[in-house]
Amino acid sequence: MRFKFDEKLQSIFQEVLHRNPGEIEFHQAVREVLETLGPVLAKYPEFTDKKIIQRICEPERQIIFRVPWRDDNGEIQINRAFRVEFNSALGPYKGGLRFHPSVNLGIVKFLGFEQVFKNALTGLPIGGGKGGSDFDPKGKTDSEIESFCQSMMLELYRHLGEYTDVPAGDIGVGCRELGYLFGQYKRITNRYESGVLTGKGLGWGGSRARKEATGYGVVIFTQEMLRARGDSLEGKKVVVSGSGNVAIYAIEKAHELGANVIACSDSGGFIIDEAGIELPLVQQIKEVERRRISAYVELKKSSRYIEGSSVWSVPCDVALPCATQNELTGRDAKILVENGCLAVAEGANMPTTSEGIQIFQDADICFGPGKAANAGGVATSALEMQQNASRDSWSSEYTQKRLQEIMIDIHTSCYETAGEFGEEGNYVLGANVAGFIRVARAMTAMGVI
Ligand code: NDP
Ligand code: 2IT
Repeated sequence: MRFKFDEKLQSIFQEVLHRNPGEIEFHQAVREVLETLGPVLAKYPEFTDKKIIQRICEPERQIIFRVPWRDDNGEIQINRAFRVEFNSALGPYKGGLRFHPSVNLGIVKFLGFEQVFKNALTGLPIGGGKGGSDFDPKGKTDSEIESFCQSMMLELYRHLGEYTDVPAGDIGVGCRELGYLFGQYKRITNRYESGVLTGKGLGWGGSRARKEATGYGVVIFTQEMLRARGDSLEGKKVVVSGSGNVAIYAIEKAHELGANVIACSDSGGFIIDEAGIELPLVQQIKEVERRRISAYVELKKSSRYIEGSSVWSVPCDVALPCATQNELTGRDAKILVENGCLAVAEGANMPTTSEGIQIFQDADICFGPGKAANAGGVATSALEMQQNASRDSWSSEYTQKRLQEIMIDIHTSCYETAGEFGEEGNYVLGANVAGFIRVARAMTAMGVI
């Protein structure tokens, strides 16, 4: 069940549509939050007086710039890059960089907007931002990736700093890209400022468990949602979309907790392995060779590859969308519900369409929105910043213990907040409201900024 979309909030939403024409993903993300905030404004009228909603929907700063670089043939290429510094009420802007041909301002703004609430939910001192470029890393050589990253940093560096804005990875940006970016930042500024980027390599200031953190966190959150209903992941059949950083470590953690992951995908299609996805094969194909997931069936003859169609047609108990926005539609949601799915947790940002969310909520299945379920990645980035600030390096066990505690706390605060507003089990409302209140209180305390 959802609250009626409050009239005052509807008119603010109309203003957002008007001021940001054509940015459909941004509209979707804003609408999803505003729809749940009616009861908060009723309880805290000061947030209306201080125009917190209008301010929170407007990024503090938006940077758009040209990135020229030379490919291996010496030809000049031109890309466009973005950094949207959305909100710094709780700490320096924090959020990943995405390299994908689909990247545009509306997508970076939706990601930055979501990041504000997600980061607030972690309880750690980080504001929200996001960036990226329409650069397509697929099929590029290492030296082309390096040229692009160096050129991008030549502009980006002036906006960054460990107390100002701290990027990390996202789609198409992992340890390799962060290495080139960090090296260039160090060269330009003549400062070994470890805390300016997170997701770094373990030998040069990175945190143990950061690479695994988002995927592990999604599964810990799923386990908590099931636990709240007296159930667990043990023996559950799981389907994961994507086969990148988030997907791989979600598969690893799900197996560790006794579930069986039987399918995963990439943008070309999906594989089914009823015996359980063999993670070392996926890692070899994706992390080492950077090939398509279809290569899995060459290595494991009893598995199947299905081109094109949706991975959500595979019957499962638990679905973990870990690829990209709007990859799980209303149609997919219906199929999952009909197949008896019990829980969905979003490893990706906004992977479920609004229609899909409504279908899951109407069917009363556990639905963990990305802002809560995938917050383990950015939370561990904040732990990386802590280690960098104290020039320390924690053990994997300790870092994972912190991650586990943070994910359980996020679950508790979403669950309790939903209950407090009479919507028990509504994690969408719980996450939006709990995150919003933390940011709104800080903004209120700081005056008209
Ligand atoms: P990766 O680049 O490592 O992997 C992305 C995966 O998603 C690939 O399998 C890719 O397939 C697939 N994918 C990407 N775009 C599309 C598309 N348009 N259609 C279908 N499949 C697609 O990225 P991550 O694993 O880091 O990120 C995955 C999601 O998780 C994103 O939504 C990201 O914002 C979110 N996220 C990431 C965090 C992190 O720490 N990395 C933290 C929190 C959220 P292909 O290779 O064929 O393109
Ligand atoms: O969407 C996300 O939370 C990320 N891509 C990770 C951000 C971060 O700063 O670690």
